[in-house]
Amino acid sequence: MQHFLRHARACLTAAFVLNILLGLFGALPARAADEDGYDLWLRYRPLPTAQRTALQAAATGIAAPDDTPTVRAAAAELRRGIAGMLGRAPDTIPSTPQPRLGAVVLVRANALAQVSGLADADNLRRELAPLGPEGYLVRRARIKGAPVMLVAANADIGLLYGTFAWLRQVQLGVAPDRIALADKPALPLRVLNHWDNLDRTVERGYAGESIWNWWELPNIVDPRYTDYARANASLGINGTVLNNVNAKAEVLSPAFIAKTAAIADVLRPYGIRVYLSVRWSTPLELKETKTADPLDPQVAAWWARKADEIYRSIPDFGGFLVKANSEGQPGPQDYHRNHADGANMLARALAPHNGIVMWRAFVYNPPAHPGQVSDRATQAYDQFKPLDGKFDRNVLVQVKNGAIDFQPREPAHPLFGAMPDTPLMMEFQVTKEYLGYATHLVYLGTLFQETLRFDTRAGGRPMTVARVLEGAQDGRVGGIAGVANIGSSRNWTGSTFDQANWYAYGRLAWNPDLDSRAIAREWAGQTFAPDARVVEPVVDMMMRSREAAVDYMTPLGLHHIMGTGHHHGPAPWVDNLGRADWNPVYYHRAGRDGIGFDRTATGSNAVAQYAPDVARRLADPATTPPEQLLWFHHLPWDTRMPSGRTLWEELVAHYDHGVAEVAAMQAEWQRLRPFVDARRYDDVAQRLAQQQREAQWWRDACIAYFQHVSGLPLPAGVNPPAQTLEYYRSLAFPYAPGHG
Ligand code: GCV
Repeated sequence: MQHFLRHARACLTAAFVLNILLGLFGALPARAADEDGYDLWLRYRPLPTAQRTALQAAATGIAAPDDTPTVRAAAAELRRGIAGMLGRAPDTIPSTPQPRLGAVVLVRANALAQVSGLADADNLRRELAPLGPEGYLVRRARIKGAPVMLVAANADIGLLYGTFAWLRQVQLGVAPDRIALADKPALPLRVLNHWDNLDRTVERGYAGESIWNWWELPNIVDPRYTDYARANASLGINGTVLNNVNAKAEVLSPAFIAKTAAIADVLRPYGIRVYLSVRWSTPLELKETKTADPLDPQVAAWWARKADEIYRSIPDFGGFLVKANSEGQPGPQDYHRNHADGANMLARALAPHNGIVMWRAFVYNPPAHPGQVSDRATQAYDQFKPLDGKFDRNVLVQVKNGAIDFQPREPAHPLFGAMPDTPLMMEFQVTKEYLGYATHLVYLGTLFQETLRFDTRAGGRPMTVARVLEGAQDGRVGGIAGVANIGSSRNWTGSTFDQANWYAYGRLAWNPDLDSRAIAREWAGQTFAPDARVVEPVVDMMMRSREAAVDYMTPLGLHHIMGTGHHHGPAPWVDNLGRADWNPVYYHRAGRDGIGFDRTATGSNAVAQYAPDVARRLADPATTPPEQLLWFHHLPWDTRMPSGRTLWEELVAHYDHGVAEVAAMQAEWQRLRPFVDARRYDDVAQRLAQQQREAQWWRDACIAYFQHVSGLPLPAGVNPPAQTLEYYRSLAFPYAPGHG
C-alpha cells in the first residue's frame, strides 16, 4: 500500500510538472509515425485543425481543363496534396463556364475569357504577359462574386509550376486566402546532370544505384520515374542529363535511344527534357567512321544522322553534354582542333531540331614536360577565354563553380564574366564527393549562394555570377546544372538532409537570388513540420554546417587534400601520384617556410584571370578574404592574422572549431527528438555521430601532418592528435563508394 501511494504521488508530481511545462511551452506533439523519406518535401501530411478548416473552404474542388498530360499532372498533384492535407479528396468540377465557390481553378491565359463571370480577366492577362512561357500567377479571384483560388499561366507548364508553388505555401502553413504569387524562372535551362553509368553504378553517387534501370527499360518503366519528375517539377528543374559525362559510346546505340525515349515519355508532362552525355569518339568506336576529327565531313555527317535518329524517337530531345579532352576523355584536341571546333560540329547536327550542346570547361592537361608544374586552376581559362564568341548560338559552355573541382570552398571560377560573348552554364555538384558523401550533414545552399552572388566586376561594374548566367553581358542567357545526388535509395539521396541539397539546388536554379536560409526554412517546414520549434533549430544546423565542414577539412583556403581517388577523408601527405596536380602536396605546399599556393604574380598568377578590381584585391593577402587566403597565397607560419593569432595557431583553431560545430549540431539534433519520427531521427543521429568521428579524424590527421612538416609545437592548450601521423597515413578505404 505504502509503495502504491508513493508511486501514485510520484505519478501525480510528474503529471503536474508536465502540465506546467505544457502550459508554458504548448502541447508536445505525439511522436510522428515513422517515415522513410520517399515523399521528399511533397509529404502533404494532415494539417492542424485550424489550417485544415481554412483549406477546406478554399479547396472544395479542382477545376482544370482535362486536355493535356501536363494539366492532368497538375490536377493530380492538387488532388494528392489536398487529399493528404485535408484527409479527404476534393471534387473534380468543370472549369468552364463557371467553377464553384472555393474551387481551385487552373486556367491558361488564352482561356480566361471563357470563364464567365471572372472579374478582372483583362488585368489577369496583363499580369501574365511578362511571366513568359514558364511563369505563373496564383491568387484569389472572384467568379460571379464567389471567391476562388486561381492558378493561371501562359502555358501548361506554368500551371504545373503554379500548382506546386501553391501547395508549397499551404504545406508551410500559409492561410490559403493570403497566398498571392507571381513568378517566373530567371534561367531557361535548369538541369540535373546524372553521373550514372549504363551498368547502374553512379560515379560519385552515395545513394544506391542509378534510378535508371537501363537493363529493364524500355519495356519496364519504374513508377519512381514519375515521382522523380514530380519532385523536379516542384522545383522547376526542366532538364536532365541521364548518363555520366564519362560517357560510353553505346548510349547512342538504337537500343539505348529506345530506353532514353521511354524515360523521356514519362518526364515530358512534367516539363523535363532529356539530354545525353556523349563520348567524343563514338562514331570511331562504333567503327562507323575512320576518325573523330570534327572537321572531317564524314564525322559531321555521322552526327547529323545520329541526331535525326534520336529526334525521330524523342522529338523534344534536349541535346548533348560533352566532357572532351579532360581526364583522359577523347576530344577534338586529339586532332589538333579546339573546343569550339568540336562543340560547333555537334551543335550543327542538333540545330535543325532545336537541340543544344553543353560543352564542359572542366579541362586540365598534364604538364607538357615531366617535372614542369603548371597551375591546374588556370587551365580552363587559358583554353576557353580565347574562344569567346567562337561558339555557335546553340552551344553553352558549362563551367564548374570553382577552378579546381567542387571543393568545400572555392573562389568563383575566373571564367564567369570573362566570356561576355558566350552563354555560360554554372555546374554545381549536389552530390557530396568532397564533402563527406551522404554521411556528413552539409547544407550546400550556402555554398551555391556564395558563388552565385560573387561579384565578378566584369567590365569594371557590379556583375554577380548570377547576372552573368542571366545574360547581363550581351543578353544571351545561360543556364545552370547540378550533378545529381539521386539514387535508388528509398529516400532518394542517401540521407534526409541530402534531400535539402537537391531542393536548394532546384530553388536556386529557378531563382539564383533566393536566400539560402529562406530555402532551408521552406525545406525544413515541408520535410519535418511547419513548426518553429522544429524549423528554427533545423535551419540553424543547416546554416552552420557547411562552414563546419570547411573548418574540419580545408580551412583558410586549403583545397584538394582528400584521400586519393575516393576523396574520402584527409590525405595531405600524398605526394606520389602520376601527375603533380593530382597530389595534395601540390595544392597546400606546406613546408618549414609556410603554407599555401602562391597564385599571385610571384607564383602562377592565377589572380590575373579575374577582372582587374578582383585581381587587385586577391593579389594582396591583406585584402584577400581570410577564408580564401591559402588558395591565393603562400605565407609564413608566423603570419599575423586579423584575430591576432599566427597563421599556424589560426589553422589549428579552425580545425578545432569545425569539430566543435559538429558536436553542437549533434546536441541540437538531440533536442529535436520529440518532434521527428523515430526512423528519420535515428538515421540522422547516427550520421551525425559518424560525422563527429570523421571530423575529429580530419582534424587530428591534418594537425599531425602540418605539425610534422612545419616543425612547430602545438599551440598552448590544444589537444594533441589521438594517433600518430603514421597511423593516419596507414588507413585505406578500398571499397569506398562512388569511385568510378
Ligand atoms: C565525372 C572530378 C571527379 C570525377 C568527375 C570529374 C568531372 O575529377 O572526381 O569523378 O568525373 O570531376 O567532373 O568530369
